[in-house]
Amino acid sequence: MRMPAVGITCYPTQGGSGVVATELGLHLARMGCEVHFIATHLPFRLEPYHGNIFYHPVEMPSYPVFQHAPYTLSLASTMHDVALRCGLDILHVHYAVPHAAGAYLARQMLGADRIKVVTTLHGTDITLVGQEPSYFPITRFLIEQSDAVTAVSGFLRDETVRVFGCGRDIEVIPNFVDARLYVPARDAAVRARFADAGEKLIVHVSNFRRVKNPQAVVDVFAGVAAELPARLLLVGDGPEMPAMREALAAGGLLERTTCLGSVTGLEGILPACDLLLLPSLHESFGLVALEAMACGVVPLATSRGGAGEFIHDGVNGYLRDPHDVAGMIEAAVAVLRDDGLRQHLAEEARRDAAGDFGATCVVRKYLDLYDRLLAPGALRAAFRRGS
Ligand code: GMT
Repeated sequence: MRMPAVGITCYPTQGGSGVVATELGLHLARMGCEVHFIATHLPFRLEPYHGNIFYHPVEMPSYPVFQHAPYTLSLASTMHDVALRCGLDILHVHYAVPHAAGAYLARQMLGADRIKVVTTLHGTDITLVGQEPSYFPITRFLIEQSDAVTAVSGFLRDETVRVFGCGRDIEVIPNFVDARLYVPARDAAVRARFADAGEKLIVHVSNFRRVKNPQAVVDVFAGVAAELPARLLLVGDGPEMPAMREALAAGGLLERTTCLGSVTGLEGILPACDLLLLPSLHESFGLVALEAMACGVVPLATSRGGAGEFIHDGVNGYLRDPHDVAGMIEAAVAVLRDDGLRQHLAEEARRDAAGDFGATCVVRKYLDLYDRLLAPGALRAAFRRGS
């Protein structure tokens, strides 16, 4: 199979969709694809250098007439330019709004059949943002116009069909984890930074928006800490962080909490933890729960959304309704009190994450999709003739 040249666009800041896009690009590059990231900034998990990876910044010149610089137009122009200069076969955009619009415009500018557009739906592009009245019709139009659409869970695919009434094929390609990087290698020194011997360590990783249900994180931690010695580790940052710190302080829990902020190297932190708490109001997938599982950390996650497609309640983790604080406390205390149980669930979690959700298995699905879309060799030849 000829390896395609792929342009990848994502939000480059911390967040699951950017992580998936970046990891996908890295794996494709290692497999021999030329990967061109087209984004406003260098995606945060991108290695400094890899022979097959290129980065093209989307410049957004400001002008006094503009109240807001038109990102979508700059993106489309950059995509068009990179596609012509670098002979891209595929524009693969992550998070539909507005990236699918940029790719649609670039494809129109390039001319029919010169490039294929793949849109990967991640979550709130469908469940929240795409449903805003001002984005709804265009989101539906772009889903229909993409050459291929993927969703990161069956839940998200079904939501897309239900909400937008799309009749087109949407392939479920789940999120994945690099199971060689995310391993259950507990480093005693790292753990000692966050918890004393005899204390259990609960971790929450997110971008601290309301959808992450931060109050439930506080309430569950309060309930657990009342039952056994425990510490809370918060990784990431976002708009709800100040309110969360206030709530922790009000409950006298701030001194039992470490706020790490937005850091890279999650694979070095997660294995030190005992339980990952992700009580989101909904989660189309919940990538960090999968990353935790690969590190042998038991996930306690929301039952609303797609996390149930890889977390099996009582088998490799726990699923609870995001409003069932008592149920979450009960599950957390049970597993944290019983080291044998925790160890058993952790082993199941690691095995399941590294199997069907391991990078090698899932990245192959994207490559197969590209291959089905491309007439091998023809597009590259067309670019050579035309540009
Ligand atoms: O959709 C979002 O809110 C942002 C996005 C992100 O960039 O973090 O999160 C979504 O995509 C992730 C990667 O596919 C999923 O793991 C998250 O579950 C999903 N977030 C939500 O559904 C709230």
